[in-house]
Amino acid sequence: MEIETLWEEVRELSLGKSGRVERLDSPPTPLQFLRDFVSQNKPCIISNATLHWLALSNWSSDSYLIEALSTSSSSAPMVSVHLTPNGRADAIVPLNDINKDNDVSSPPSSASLCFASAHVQHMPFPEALKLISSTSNNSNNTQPKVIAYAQQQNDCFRSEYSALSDDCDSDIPWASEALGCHPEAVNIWIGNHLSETSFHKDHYENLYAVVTGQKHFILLPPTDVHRMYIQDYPAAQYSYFQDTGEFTLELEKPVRYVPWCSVNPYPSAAETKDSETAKFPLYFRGPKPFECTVNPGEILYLPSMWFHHVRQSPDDSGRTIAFDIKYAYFNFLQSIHHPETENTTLPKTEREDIESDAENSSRDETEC
Ligand SMILES: O=C(O)CCC(=O)C(=O)O
Repeated sequence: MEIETLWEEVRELSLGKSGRVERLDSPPTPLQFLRDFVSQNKPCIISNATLHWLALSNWSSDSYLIEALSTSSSSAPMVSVHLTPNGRADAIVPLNDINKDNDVSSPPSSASLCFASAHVQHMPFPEALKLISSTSNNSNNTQPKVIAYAQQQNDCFRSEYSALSDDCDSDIPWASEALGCHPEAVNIWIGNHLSETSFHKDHYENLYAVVTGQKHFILLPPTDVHRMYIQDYPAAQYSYFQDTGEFTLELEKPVRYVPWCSVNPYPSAAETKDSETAKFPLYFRGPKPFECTVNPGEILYLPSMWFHHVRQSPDDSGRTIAFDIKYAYFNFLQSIHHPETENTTLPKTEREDIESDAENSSRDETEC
């Protein structure tokens, strides 16, 4: 079939015959980055990219982070933390999922699935750090009742965490020069081995910079869209009750539908590999997705519209800290003046798309 030939051809074009994401030993020049990766819509990992950041040597220490963040305010700094019972926020889960992770007797029917958003709690930074690390350091190997992922996709590093800004560069200079703009958002993600981000795509050029721990990515090019089985799911919201330690998961009212990728590449015990393969054969039987691990000091460049699924391994302190630096290259190109289009007005739908992109640029995205 033609589309399947396209999958193979794009693979070879994107990653050559090795099937591996290319790793550069040092940062590219802006020209090399633009020519060899951005314009070819091709991911790469850049090693030795941020070794000069103080964050790399200091952020494994709780006391350093707590002290640095506390200097900006008299009380403990507050940060946004996403709480779920299973580490899967903005993911497709059964509506009756609560605390039933180990129930293998009744696999969920697709009718009962929903797009679940985390309970977002603003809590003092030291408390957030303790909650995240204690999950990793849980020695009796039982699944904790609450899994915390400190993150907020609203440029949070430059707001909630601004007291740490001297520990990192404010942008990635070779990327800013190549893309002609500064990052639209710099988000920090602090999680543990249970924090997971489901398959989705972004219309940004993303640079993921790992500070401590490791990030594990599964990547699929935009041409593999059919393999993601994108469907509309009703939006639902977790609520966490601190006094009982329990969650509820309720559908939003009025009902709102979110188009999202259906495939979970790591099926749970209730969703066996065989049953998932039967539901999503194009994913499980198609060409092997690209997998890569990003280490401290490295940056993954992920071109816009590539599907990605993210997991992590914590450092010795029990956490992974990474940045997601988002560049809106398209907005920059759009803003360049071209004399021949001076009097051309864009069709209404295109104009609305661009305006809504600009509005949403630093907000959560709830579209796969
Ligand atoms: O680090 C993560 O868990 C997910 C980051 C991500 O996928 C994104 O920002 O688009």
